Amino acid sequence: MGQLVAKVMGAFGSREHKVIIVGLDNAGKTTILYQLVTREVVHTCPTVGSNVEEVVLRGTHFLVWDLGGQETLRSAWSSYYCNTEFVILVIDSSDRERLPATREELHKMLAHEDLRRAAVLILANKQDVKDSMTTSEISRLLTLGSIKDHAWHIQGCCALTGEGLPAGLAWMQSRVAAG
Ligand code: G3D
Repeated sequence: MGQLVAKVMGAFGSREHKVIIVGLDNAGKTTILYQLVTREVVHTCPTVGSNVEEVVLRGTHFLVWDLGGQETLRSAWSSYYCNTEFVILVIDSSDRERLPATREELHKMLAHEDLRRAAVLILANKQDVKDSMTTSEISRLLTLGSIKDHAWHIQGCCALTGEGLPAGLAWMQSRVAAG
């Protein structure tokens, strides 16, 4: 019994797992971060900085950095990559026009040495918007199938209601638990 408890404690230890939230401006990054820290399933500690929050899900601590998505800020993303375990890429599923720009940013990011061990959660946000792209359409347009050297998962969500976010977090937590 004691061994089992130790094993569980080890899997869900208090070590923080660094997460960065990226995506184009207006995708819904800030709304998602706000949802993650205010939902009942998670617990938040005081903000460390203006765009950093600690999200704790069933004992797993994630330190989540929300990076600005405007074109001028994207070049600074790489300065946050070091020690990142998870990248959350937020997509505005109603914005077909800018999906190629997101695809370019995603593949550029994944080629970066500092992210070689990071797993990627793609949040197909704004699923509530009429005629928004489905997760399978987004998978195809982002050529997710070509990603062989990173674990990835795509999850539809609506940041306004929070729908889909617990499932996305649960995927991250399961990867931490799997070690
Ligand atoms: P960003 O941080 O990626 O730039 P924001 O994006 O979180 O600021 O969101 C940009 C706008 O999209 C906001 O609207 C926000 O309310 C809206 N939004 C975010 N998520 C969703 C969603 O799931 N569905 C819908 N319909 N809208 C969403 P405003 O009007 O405040 O600019």
